[in-house]
Amino acid sequence: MSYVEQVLKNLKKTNPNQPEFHQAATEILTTLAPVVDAHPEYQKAALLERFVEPERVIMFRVPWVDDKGKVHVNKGYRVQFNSAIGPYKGGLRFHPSVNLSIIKFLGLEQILKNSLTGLPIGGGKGGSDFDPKGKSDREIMSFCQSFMTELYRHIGADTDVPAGDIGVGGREIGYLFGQYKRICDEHVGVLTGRGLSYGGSLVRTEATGYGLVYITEEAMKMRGDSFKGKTVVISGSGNVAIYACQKAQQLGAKVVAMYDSNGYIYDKNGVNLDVVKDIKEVKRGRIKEYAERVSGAEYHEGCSGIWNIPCDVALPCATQNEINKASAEALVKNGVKYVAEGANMPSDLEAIDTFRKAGVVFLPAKAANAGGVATSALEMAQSSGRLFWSFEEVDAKLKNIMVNIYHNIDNAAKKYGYEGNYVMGANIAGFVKVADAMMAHGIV
Ligand code: NDP
Ligand code: 2IT
Repeated sequence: MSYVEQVLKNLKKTNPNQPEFHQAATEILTTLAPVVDAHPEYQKAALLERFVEPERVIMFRVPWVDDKGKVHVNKGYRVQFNSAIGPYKGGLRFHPSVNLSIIKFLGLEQILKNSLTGLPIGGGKGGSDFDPKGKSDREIMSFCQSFMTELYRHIGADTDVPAGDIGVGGREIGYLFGQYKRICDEHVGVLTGRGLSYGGSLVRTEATGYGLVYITEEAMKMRGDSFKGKTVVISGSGNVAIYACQKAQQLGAKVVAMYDSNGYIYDKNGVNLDVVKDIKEVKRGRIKEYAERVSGAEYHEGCSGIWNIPCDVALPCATQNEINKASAEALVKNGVKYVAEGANMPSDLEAIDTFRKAGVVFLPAKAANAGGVATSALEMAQSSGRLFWSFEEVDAKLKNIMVNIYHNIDNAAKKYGYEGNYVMGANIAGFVKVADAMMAHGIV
C-alpha cells in the first residue's frame, strides 16, 4: 500500500462517520502522490498524517433565547486546522446541516485554498447548526452574541480570523464583531467581511463571485475565448452567486438560471439581477418570487433540474455535492465547456471524473473561489496598516491574484504531466507551500 493510501485508510478508520471529510481528503490526497513520491522525507516526518489532523478542534454550546422567551441550544465549532503559513483563516457557516464532518472538510480545503492565494494565511473553519432562516434580527443578534461569548477566547488578529460563509453575511459579522469588541475591548481585524464603517474592505462583498469570474475569464482567454455571448447557469442566489452573476453579465454573458434551496428560476431573457438582489439581499425572501415579478420567467420546485438547462458555463455557487454524476452528465450532454466552482466541493467525485473525461475545463473550488479569502487577507493588511484602499485598487489586486492562481495551477499540472487537470494542479500547487513551511518548523 502506498503512503497516500495508508494515510487515507487510517483517516477513515480514526474519523468514522465523517463522509464529507473523507471525500475532501480522498480528492486531495490521491492527487498528491507525484509530489509525495518525489519527497521521501515527507513520509519520514509523517507530514501527511499531520496535514490531515487539525491542530485544534473546538466544540462548544451556544444557548440563546428566541422572541417568545424559549431557550434554544445549538452546537458551535471552530476547527483550527493548519497555521503553518499564517494565522488560521476561514469562514463561519450557520446552517442546520453543519456538523464536524462538514467543518473539517471545509477546513482542509481552506488550507490549500489559502496557500494558493499567495498570501500569509493558514486554514480554519467554523460554524453552527443554527438555522438563521425566519429568525428576527434580535434572535440573530442574540445567537451571534452567545456564539462569540465562547469563540472570542480562541481567536485574534494574529491567531485566527473568521469571516462569513453560508448564513453568515454582513449582518452577522457586525453582531459578532460588536460582541468581540465589547468583551476584549479591542478594535482589531479579528474578523473579515466587516462593514465599511468599522474596518471592512471595499470589494470583500463582491470578491468571491468576481474572483470566480476572473479566473474563468483567464481560462477562456488562454483558449482564445471569452464570456461574451455565453449562456451561464449559476446555482444559489446568495453572496457568491449574486456577484458571480453581476461580473459575468458585465463581461457580456447571459445568466439564465439561479436557485435557492427550494427551487430554481429559468429566465431565457437573462436574469434581472436587481430583482434577485431585492428579493435576497433586501427582503431575505425566496427566489420563487422572481417568477412572480418578472414576466417570461419560470419557477421550478427542486434544485437538481437546473443542471438540465443547456449552457456554455456552469457556476455552482450554493453548497457541497450539488452536482452528482447524473447532473454532470446532463451538463456534458448539453455541451457545457467550462465548470468553475464558486461553492466549496459542489461537484462530487464522480461528477469531477465525468467532467474530466469529457474534456470540460474544470476549475475546482479551492482555486476558483479563493477570491473571497484573498480579499479577506487584503482586509487584514488594511487593518494592520490602518489603511483604506479604493475599490479600483482592491479589485485590481483581486484580479491579479486570480490570474496568478490560474497560471500557478496550470503550470503545476503541466510540471507533473497532467496538463489541463486543474484538480491536480490546485492541490499540488497549494500543498507544496504548506509542506515546505511544515518541514521548516520541525515536528510540531
Ligand atoms: P449564502 O448564505 O449567501 O448563500 C447560499 C446560497 O446557497 C443560498 O441561495 C442558499 O439557499 C443556497 N443553499 C445553501 N444550502 C443549500 C442546500 N443544501 N441546497 C440548495 N441550496 C442551498 O452563502 P454564500 O454565497 O456565502 O456561500 C455559497 C457557497 O460558496 C458555499 O459553499 C460557501 O462555502 C462558498 N464560499 C463562500 C465564500 C464567501 O466569501 N462567502 C468564499 C468561498 C466559498 P437558501 O437561501 O434557500 O438556503
Ligand atoms: O470558503 C471560503 O473561502 C470562505 N467562506 C471565505 C473565508 C474568509 O476567511 O474570507
